[in-house]
This record gives sequence, structure tokens and C-alpha cells, in this order.
Amino acid sequence: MAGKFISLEGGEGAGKTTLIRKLKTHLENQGLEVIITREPGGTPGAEDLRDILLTGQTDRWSPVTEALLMYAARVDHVERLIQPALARGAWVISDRFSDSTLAYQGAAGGVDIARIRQLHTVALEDFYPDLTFILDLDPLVGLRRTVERGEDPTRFEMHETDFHTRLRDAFLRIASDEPDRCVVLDASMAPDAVYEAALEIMADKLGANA
Ligand code: Z5A
Repeated sequence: MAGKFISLEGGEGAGKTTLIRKLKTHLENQGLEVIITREPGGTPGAEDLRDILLTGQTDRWSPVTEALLMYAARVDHVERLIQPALARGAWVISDRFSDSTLAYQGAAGGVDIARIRQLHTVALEDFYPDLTFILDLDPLVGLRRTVERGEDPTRFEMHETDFHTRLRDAFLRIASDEPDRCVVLDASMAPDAVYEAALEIMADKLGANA
């Protein structure tokens, strides 16, 4: 039996990592094998690409170059980790996937959306998550959460407020364009409330096992 593939998307500090940990525990309690992964990254080669994508000056790469590097990492991730796991029946939860390229490099970075969709087709044909949670949060609240965490900002966190507002709008647009796959969660709620809402949606969209 093939497993299910879930992605979590949203701006910085929206609570994806926090929610993923809770979903993993829940699904494991149902007796499922659960693989937690992230993008860019998830395999040794893709993690190498993550290093060069997330470090350095904000303008280190142009948005088109970023999109190509994201997809190079994504193909390695899908071929070597995600598809083999799904084939053996595991459930895979990824912290970000293809919608991040549409939002960050496309809507916020200025690369034509149709061009990114073509890139997806060339790289992965029609491979998409079974379910995508879009964690929606005021970008200033999300950025404050990441600052309070005390880590150095990534290249993306150093962008101006406008960039983060475009990101939020882009994720909401993706959700309204693809309502079968994407569900928006109000990420300003307490972590347990976000988790309860996600559980209900997962059971509804992916069935009894979830
Ligand atoms: N990127 C891209 O440009 N194009 C692409 O195609 C892909 C990615 C795939 C990856 O960064 C970067 O790559 C990303 C986009 C770009 N931009 N940035 N930066 P990352 O993986 O390092 O960062 P992130 O994905 O933005 O994750 P994050 O900053 O770690 O946030 P998070 O995982 O969504 O949040 P969290 O770690 O669960 O929570 C953040 C803090 O808030 C933490 O202290 C929590 O305890 C707290 N928290 C969590 N939930 C709540 C609630 N509900 N209330 C209050 N506080 C909370």
C-alpha cells in the first residue's frame, strides 16, 4: 500500500516544525511509519545545496538561479527519499515543498509563475503532495518568533517586509487555486489549537488511518 505525502508551507516562524513534530507522534501512534523531512534538503546532496542556498548575502543568487537550485535539490529529494518511502507504505511529512518555490522565487522574487510550473513539470511531472497545510500568519509575528529563537537569520529572513507580505499573499492564492490539495491553517492560534485543526483536516482528506 502506498503511503501519503504531506507538505507544510508558510512564511518564516509560522510553526511548521512545531506542528510536524506533533503530527509525527500522532501518526506513529496509529502504527504508521513516518518520515520527517525538509526542503531545501532531506538527502545528503540536497542538504549540500541547502547550505549554498541559505547562506551568504541576500543577492547571492538571482531568483531564477534559486528556483533551478531548489528544483535540483527537490529532484534528488523526491527520487532518493520521498518516492521510495511512499512505495514501502511510509507517510512522509515535508517542511516545505514546491509551493515555496512558487511563493518565494515566483510571487515574491519575480520569476514568472508559468515558468516555475513548467520547471516543475520538467523535473517531476505531476508529482505533488496529497495534502498541503498552509500556515497563515502575519509576517511580522512570524519574524518576531524567529528572532526570539535567537538563531542567525537566513538569506530569506533578511528580505524587506514587502517581500514577506507578497509571500503571505502568494501562499493564500495557491490555497484558493488548489482547494483539493491545500488547506489554510490559522497559525496565530496556540500550538495545540493548530494541531487539533490539522488533525481534523487530515482525517477528512486522507481517511481513517490519519
Ligand atoms: N525556500 C525557498 O525560497 N524556496 C523553496 O522552494 C524552498 C525554500 C523549499 C528555508 O528556511 C528557507 O528556504 C525558507 C524559504 C526558502 N526561508 N527562510 N528563512 P528554514 O527551513 O530555515 O526556515 P523556515 O522554513 O522558514 O522555518 P522556521 O523559520 O524554522 O519556522 P517554522 O518551522 O515555521 O516555525 P517553528 O520552528 O515551528 O516555530 C518558530 C518559533 O515559534 C519557535 O520558537 C516555536 O516554539 C514558536 N511557535 C511555533 N508555533 C507557535 C504558535 N502556534 N504560537 C506561538 N509560538 C509558536
